[in-house]
This record gives sequence, structure tokens and C-alpha cells, in this order.
Amino acid sequence: MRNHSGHDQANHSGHGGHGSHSGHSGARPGGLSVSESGYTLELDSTILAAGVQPVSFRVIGPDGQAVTAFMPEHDKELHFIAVRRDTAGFQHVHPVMDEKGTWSVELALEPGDWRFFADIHPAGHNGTMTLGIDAAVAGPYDPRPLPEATGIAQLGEYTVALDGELLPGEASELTLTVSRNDHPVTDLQPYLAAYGHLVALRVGDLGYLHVHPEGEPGDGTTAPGPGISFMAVAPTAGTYRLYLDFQHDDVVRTAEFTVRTATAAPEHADHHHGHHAHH
Ligand SMILES: [Cu+2]
Repeated sequence: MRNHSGHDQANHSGHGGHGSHSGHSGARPGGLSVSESGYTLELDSTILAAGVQPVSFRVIGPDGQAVTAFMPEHDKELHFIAVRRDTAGFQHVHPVMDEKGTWSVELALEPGDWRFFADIHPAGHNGTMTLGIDAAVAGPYDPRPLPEATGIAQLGEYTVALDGELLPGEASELTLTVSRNDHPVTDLQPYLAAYGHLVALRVGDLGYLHVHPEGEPGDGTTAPGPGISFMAVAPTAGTYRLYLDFQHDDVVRTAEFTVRTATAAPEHADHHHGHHAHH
């Protein structure tokens, strides 16, 4: 069977300007299919034990064989994202491939239903794709409610503030500003050829958004903090989870946000969606 619509996703290979998406419908999210354009993600086991566990998988190509040649994107041949269906437990890791095309990595897994994503560019294929697959982790599941959309993430001594609005069907700039003990961090370390790596998932189906960093280390204009900017397009109105990986003092940390798309042009009006908890 052929499905030419699978090629729509190649839209971000070789595009320079991401700021002119007006009149263009939002990029289709990735990660909703286990198979696309002839490539299929295959887990050795879709039932896993809780705890720190080895996970192994392959990407099967159009010829039915495991793919062993990938084009690097953001310094890596394969980016692997694991998240529980309630959006908890996010991990962005870089598995290692053996000569037969089997990738292996350790994940810290809590009981529940998980979604795993492989972000890849198979050699010989026109562009990147994100394949997604379900996995079940055995044990009593304690699902967590979606965190509030506060625009601030606190990680020990670090605070990350999110500025900018996420717009449905339109590119917009998001800036994440890192501070430590109330002081702006101006010596972020390059991580994956950027000062930060942002993954955005749509709440409800975990559709995976393509987010592009604005500028890169060493380009002469991009500062190593405190602000890290990205262009993002929300495919539809709705609620999204954003996960920013950044490196400082040789440690990679992840700041998480819940974000609702704006309905109007971005302004400085402070929209307060939802209700505050009592207390
Ligand atoms: Cu990665």
C-alpha cells in the first residue's frame, strides 16, 4: 500500500526561514504512527518491568530489514523520547546501535502506559520522521493530573521562565530563560548542537511537534543564555506539554511546562486560564 501523505513531514529539511507560516496550516504532528513511509518502529518487548530497565528496538526499513544507516540530526543518529501517557516521566536519551541495527538504552520506568518516540532520518529517505510506539510497564498505576500552566518551572536552584505564546497553525517564538538562585545563567553549555533542546507533545494524543532552535552555539549571535529561543507551530488549538533539556555545570536538566495555545494575536495581556488551587 502506498500513502503519499506520509511525505508531508519532510517540510523541515532544508528550510531556512521558519517565520513565514502564515496562511499555511500547522505542521502535522509526528509520532502518531508506528509506521510511516515504509519505516516501522519495533520494540523487542512491549511489556516492561518497572525500574531502571534495558529497552531495545529496531527501525525496520522498506526492504524488511533493520535499518543501520541514519543521518545525524542535532549531533545524533537517533533521538529517543519516552513519556508516560499522563505526560509524566519524560526522558530524552540517545541509544546505542549494534552492527545489526538493534538499538539499546536504559530507561527509568514507572508503572503505566508509555509512549516511546524515535526521531530519525534514515539514510536514503527524504527528511526526518518521528515514529511512535506504545509500551506497557507492569505494576500499580498512579496517574498524575496535568500540571498547571504557570509558565515557570522550578528545578532545585534553577528556575526556567517561558515567554511567548503558542499559536495554532502559525509559527511563533518561544523563549525560555534560565536563572539559578535568581541570577541569570549566561554560561549555558552546548547540548546537541544548541543551548537547549525542546520537545513539545500534544496533550490527548501525544502528537510530537517539530520545534526548531533559533541560532546555535558559535554562530556569532546566539548567546549562551539566559534566554533560549525556539520557533514552534502548534498543529491545532489545545494543550501541550513542553520539555526543555539544557546543560549547565555539566549536568543536563529538563524543565517541563504545560502550555495552552493562544486564541488571539500574542499580546502582553496576561491570560489566566483555569483556576487556581485553593490554599
Ligand atoms: Cu536527542
